Amino acid sequence: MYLCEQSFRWYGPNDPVSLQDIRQAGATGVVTALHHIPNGEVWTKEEILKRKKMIEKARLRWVAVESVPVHEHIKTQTGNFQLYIDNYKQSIINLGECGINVVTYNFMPVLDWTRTNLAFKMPDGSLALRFERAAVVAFDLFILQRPNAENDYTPEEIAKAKARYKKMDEAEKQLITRNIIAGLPGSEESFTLEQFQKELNRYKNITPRKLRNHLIYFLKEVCPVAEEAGVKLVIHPDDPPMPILGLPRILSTAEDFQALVKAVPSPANGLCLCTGSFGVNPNNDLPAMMRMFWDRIDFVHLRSTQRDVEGNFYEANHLEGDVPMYDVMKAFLEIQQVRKKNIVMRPDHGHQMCDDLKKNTNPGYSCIGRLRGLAELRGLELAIATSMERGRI
Ligand code: CS2
Ligand code: MN
Repeated sequence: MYLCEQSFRWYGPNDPVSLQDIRQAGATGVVTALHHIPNGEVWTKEEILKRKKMIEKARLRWVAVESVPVHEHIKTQTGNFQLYIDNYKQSIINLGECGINVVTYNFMPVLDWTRTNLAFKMPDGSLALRFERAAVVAFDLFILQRPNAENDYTPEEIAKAKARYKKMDEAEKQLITRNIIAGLPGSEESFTLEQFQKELNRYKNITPRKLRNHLIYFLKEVCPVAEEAGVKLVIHPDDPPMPILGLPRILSTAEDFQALVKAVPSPANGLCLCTGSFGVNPNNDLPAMMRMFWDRIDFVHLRSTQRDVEGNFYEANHLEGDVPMYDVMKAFLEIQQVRKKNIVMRPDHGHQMCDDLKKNTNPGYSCIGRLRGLAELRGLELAIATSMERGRI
């Protein structure tokens, strides 16, 4: 029986979560990136091997890179973008030669994942990450004051945002601004308000169609090299899977990935199925997507979100919320039997809880919440796998 390769994300030597913690959580794999290398530069074999040795010394395996960031110039096709694509190719070749075969990336303009509240109190006292739509709209209209932003919202949304803004004191305004633009863990950029507006301006004439074409161009360039290097490129979906701050979005649904496969059929063109990101859109049928893209999924992020009718959501416990985790796990196990291969999975985010409440942690990436997530997911996997083996399901 093929079971998932259980992994944990690690931010490198400065992560307050150690490799030993990761082993104790029961993971066998580590997902990491060379965050100290500036975005756009080549990852040398020397640097890759240094990190690899560190991981192997702790008797773990480096099973996926998350992420080799895609430079903004590649997304906008401006400036030195061809050079950045060449550098990207070289990094992929180097990773392949060092035996690392799964590389995650995303094509979200300017911002990586976005939340408004990084300490949303759950009834049990643990802290979750939350996305509040009215707060984002209020930030856009009244704090950032993006030109013409009002055209992107309905009159009701604007009224709600106005009311929300009125309730904010100075400290909350600052906190929301910081949460949105200062970069969550994993994103390589962090801005001031002014710089941020400048970055947004670069996308003024970039429609979703244009951005998709830039992604296709990038993949057509990099996939042949990745194929040769034995590396699978897996794209992480937009988080949240909807346009924000007027920025184009191109990887929020099954159709979006389908379009990508159609344009670039290379086997190196893969998907990182992040159930928490896709799951925010109720039209995304996650188990169906798992089966639909069975031969392209080489990395799975498991987490759940709880949404409401207003477009807000918070990150729920891994087995609660809107994501049908039983069906997702069952589909995941099925595709692994068909592929005859263990596919890398990690618990994506967790609540800040227990002892971690007293610590300085990376939002979403504290140890104990993810350890709980992994433990629950592992139990679910064992139960389904055992039933499958005994022919009951
Ligand atoms: C986020 C991101 O949902 C997630 O996994 O924590 O850091 C995400 O991993 C990156 O955007 C992938 O490129
Ligand atoms: Mn994810």
